[in-house]
Amino acid sequence: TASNIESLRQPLVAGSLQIQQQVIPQLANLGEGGLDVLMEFLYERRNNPATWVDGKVYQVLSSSDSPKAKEFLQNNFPSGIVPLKSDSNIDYSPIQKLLAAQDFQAADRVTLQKMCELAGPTAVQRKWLYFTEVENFPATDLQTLNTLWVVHSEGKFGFSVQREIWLGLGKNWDNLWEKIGWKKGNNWTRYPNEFTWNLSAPRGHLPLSNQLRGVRAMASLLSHSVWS
Ligand code: UYC
Repeated sequence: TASNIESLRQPLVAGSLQIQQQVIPQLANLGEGGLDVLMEFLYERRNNPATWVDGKVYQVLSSSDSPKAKEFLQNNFPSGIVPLKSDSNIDYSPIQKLLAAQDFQAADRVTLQKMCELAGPTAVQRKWLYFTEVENFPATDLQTLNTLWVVHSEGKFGFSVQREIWLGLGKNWDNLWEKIGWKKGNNWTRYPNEFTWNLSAPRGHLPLSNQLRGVRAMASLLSHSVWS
């Protein structure tokens, strides 16, 4: 086991994203020694912006039953690995916790709820967003929300991922719905049971934006100046 662990250290530190993705669960299955390597890795990278590789490591450490790993995260990353910055004093830690636990369905609901808070008390009551509210969202908060989603989804989910696909499709909405699994032929994907609440979903599948009131709010979100 000890030499097993050593042989995984190098690919973890220097491998391609794909190699890192494979090696992280392997190390997590090698007991305390493997978890030690993962903790060291996360610690060494603590002053760099978090990537989804860090997110994966954080997630396997937090879901391990090792008290040492739990204590390590508590001491070094008490609020996770993404800085929870907000210009409007909004607490994004509930989303951080849900995403780290890979509860994508609850995280999706709380994301909408926090965006309504960001828009103000009338949006909180209404429970959906006007496009004019979305246009005025502070870049800081959108950046925080998006980074949380990207980092904790192996780079699969988040507004920036949806935007990239949308631009790649020449901003064609119908093609976007197909591509991200929101529509199949003439049929809308039904909320909540027909959506895929895990990483087997298509890229860009989450977070959801209900299209019942049209595309304008989502268009504002994907066109926001923060992404350019
Ligand atoms: N729903 O179909 N959706 C709801 C989506 C549409 C509808 C919630 C997404 C099409 C109704 C979420 C898609 C449509 C309700 C989503 C989708 C439709 C509802 C819960 C693929 C009919 C009941 C939170 C684009 C043809 C609530 C919320 C209501 C709910 C998401 C119907 C997250 C991504 C056009 C009747 N749908 N939604 O936002 O408001 O309400 O009446 O998009």
